[in-house]
Amino acid sequence: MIKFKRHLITSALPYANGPLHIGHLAGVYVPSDIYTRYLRLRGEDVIHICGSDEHGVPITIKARLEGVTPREIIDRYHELNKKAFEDFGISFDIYSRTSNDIHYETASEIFRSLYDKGEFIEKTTPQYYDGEAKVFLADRYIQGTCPHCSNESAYGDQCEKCGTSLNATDLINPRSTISGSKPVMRETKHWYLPLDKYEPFLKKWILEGKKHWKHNVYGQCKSWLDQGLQPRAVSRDLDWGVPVPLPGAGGKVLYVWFDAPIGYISATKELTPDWEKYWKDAETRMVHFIGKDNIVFHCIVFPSMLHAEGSYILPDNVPANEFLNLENDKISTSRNWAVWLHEYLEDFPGKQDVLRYVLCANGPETKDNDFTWKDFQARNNNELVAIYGNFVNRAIVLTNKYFEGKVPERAALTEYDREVLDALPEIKRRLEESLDQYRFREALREALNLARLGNKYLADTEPWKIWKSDPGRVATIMNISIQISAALTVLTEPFLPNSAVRLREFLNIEPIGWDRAGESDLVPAGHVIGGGGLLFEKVTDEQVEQQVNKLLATREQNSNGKQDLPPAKDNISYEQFSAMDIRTGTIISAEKVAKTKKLLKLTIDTGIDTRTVVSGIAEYFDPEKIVGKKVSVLVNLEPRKIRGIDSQGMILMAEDTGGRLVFVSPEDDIENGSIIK
Ligand code: B3M
Ligand code: ZN
Repeated sequence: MIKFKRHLITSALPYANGPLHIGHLAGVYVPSDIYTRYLRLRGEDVIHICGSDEHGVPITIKARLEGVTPREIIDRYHELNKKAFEDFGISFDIYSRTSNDIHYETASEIFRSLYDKGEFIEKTTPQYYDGEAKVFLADRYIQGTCPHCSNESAYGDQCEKCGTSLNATDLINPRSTISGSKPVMRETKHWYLPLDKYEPFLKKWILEGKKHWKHNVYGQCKSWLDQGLQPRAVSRDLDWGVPVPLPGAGGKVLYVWFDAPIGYISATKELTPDWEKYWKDAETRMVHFIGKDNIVFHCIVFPSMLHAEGSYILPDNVPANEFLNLENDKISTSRNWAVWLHEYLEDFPGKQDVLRYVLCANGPETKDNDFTWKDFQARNNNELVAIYGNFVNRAIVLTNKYFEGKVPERAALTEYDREVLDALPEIKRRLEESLDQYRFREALREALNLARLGNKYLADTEPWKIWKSDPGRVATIMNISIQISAALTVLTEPFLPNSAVRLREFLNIEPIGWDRAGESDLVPAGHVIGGGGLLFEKVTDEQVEQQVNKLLATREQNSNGKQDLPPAKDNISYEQFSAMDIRTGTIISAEKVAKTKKLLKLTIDTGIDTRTVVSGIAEYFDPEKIVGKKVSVLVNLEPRKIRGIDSQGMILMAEDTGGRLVFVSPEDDIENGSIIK
C-alpha cells in the first residue's frame, strides 16, 4: 500500500426520498465499509463520511406525489436510513445531512469563492417551463428521449440508461413530469461552471494520472473528455435547496449536484474541528465510493469545482461499481422491486453478516450482477455454514473434547503442517493486495480460503480417528486449527465484523493486531478457549420461499397496473363530455386488415346502424373470438380513412400500464344503441 498520512473515505450520499435497498449496499456501502474497516484494522488514520442528500428534484417530486412538504420527506427518510445503516453496521464516522446549517454555510462559501474568482459564466437562456404548473422544469421534472441511446424516459440532467449527463434542451420530445404537458421556453438567468475551461487540467489529471482507476471509471471519463465538455449550469429555478448566495438571486437555488458533494466537506466539518487536515493536506488520500451513475459528478464536476477553488485535495481514486439487479430485473424504487434494508433486518435478525457476505461475494464490481434469493441461500449454506462455520466449530469442539478447552502444545511438525502454517501469511498478503486494489470479491474469496484450508486440514488429518493411537499428533493438529481460527478472526473482520467478534468470544481471545494475522502462534498453548457455538445457521427453504413470495406479490401488483399510472389529464367541461356520443354495440364480424400487423376491420351493430370501424387491436385479439362481443362505440368521431377503409367511430378499450387491453363492455345485457353517459 502506498503510504499516506491519512485517508478520507466518502460514500455517496443517498437521496432522502426513499428507503435503502440491496442495490445501494452492494454498489457503495458494503465495499466502502469493508475498505474503511480494513484501514482501521491496519491502524491507519481514516474517517468515513456519509449523510443524506436532501435537495434536488427527487425529493420535491416525492413530496408532490404524497402531498406533503419536502421537509417531511427528508426527515422521514433521513431517520429511517440512518437507523438502517446503524443496525446493519455500516461504520460511518458521521452520517450527516445536507439540510444542516453547516452545509448551507459551506456550500454557499464555495459558490461565493468561485463567483468571486470570476469562474462562473452568467447566462440568460431560454429554459423549459411548464405553463400549467407555472414552474421551470429542471432535471427530473422533465423527461424525453435521450439523443444518444433513444431511451424514452431520459431525465433533464441525465439518461439513466446510457449514463450520459444531459441538459434538458438535449432531450427529444420533452414533456413535463409534473403535468405531462409539452413545455414552453422561457428566459431565465443561471450560473454555469465552465467545464470546457477545465478540460486541459482534467485530461492531464485523469487520462495521464489515473490510469490505475477501474476500467469502467477511466473509460467513462475518457469518453466524456473525448466528446468535449460543455459549461454546466450550477443553479436552478426551484424553491427547495441552498439559495444562490448572491443579491437578487431570489427563487434560485444551487443545483443539487453542486451542493451534494460539498456535503462530504460539511459533514467532515461537523465531525471534527480538525477537518482541514482531511481536505487540504496533500498527504491525505481521498477515495469516493459511488455507483456508476455518479461517475461524471465525482470524476469531472466535483474535481473541477475543487480545482477551481484551489485549496482542496482531489480524489486519489473513485472505485465506482456497476449495478445490482434483483431476480433478473432492474431494482426500482417506484416499482417497489427491491429488497429493502429495513425489511431485511426485520426478516433476518442478527444476520447482517450474511447479507454483507452475499453482496460482496456477488458484488457488481466489473459488470452488472444479479441478486437472487436462491443464491443468497446457497452462499450462506454452502459457504458460510459449510466452510467457515463448520471449520471453526470442529476446531473448537474437538479442542474442548480432547483437551478440555486448553490449547495443546504442538509437537514436531510434519511437512503438511508446515505447508498449512506457511499458507497463512501468503493468504494475508493476497487478501491485502486485493483490498488495496478495491477487488473486494477476490479479497473475500481469500478470507474464505483460509477457512477452506482449515477444513481441508481437518478432513485430511482426521484427528478423531487417531486420538486413541496418537494423542500427541492430535495435539499438534488442534493447536494448528486454533491458530487458523484465530487468523480468521482478523482476516474476515472487514467483511464479517459481527462473526469475527463472536469467533473471538468462542476462542476467548482479545482482538489481534492486523499485522500479526499471518503468524503461527496467535494463541499460546495453555490458553483456555470458550465453549463455542454455531457461527452461522442455515437459511431454510421456507425463508427463501417467503422472500420470493413477497417479490411475486410485487410483480403481480405491478402487472395489475397499480404503479406508474399517468396522472389525470386536465379538466374538461361537461359540454365537452356530452359532445361525445357513445353507444353500446355488438361486433358482428371481424377480420384482419391485409398487410398490417395491428389493424382489425370490425363491423358493428350500433343499434342506429351497421358500420365499419378499424381498430388497432389485432395483436391482442383473435378476430374469430370477438365476434358477438358487446362493446362501447364512440359513434360521432369524425370518419377517417385508414388503409383505404372508411372507419366510422372508435371502440373504447381499457389499457393497463403493462399494455394489456380489454374491451369496455356493458356489464348487463342491454340493447344496442343505448347511450353511455
Ligand atoms: N444522491 C445520487 C444517488 O443517490 C446522489 C449521490 C450524491 S453523492 C454526493 O444516486
Ligand atoms: Zn441515453
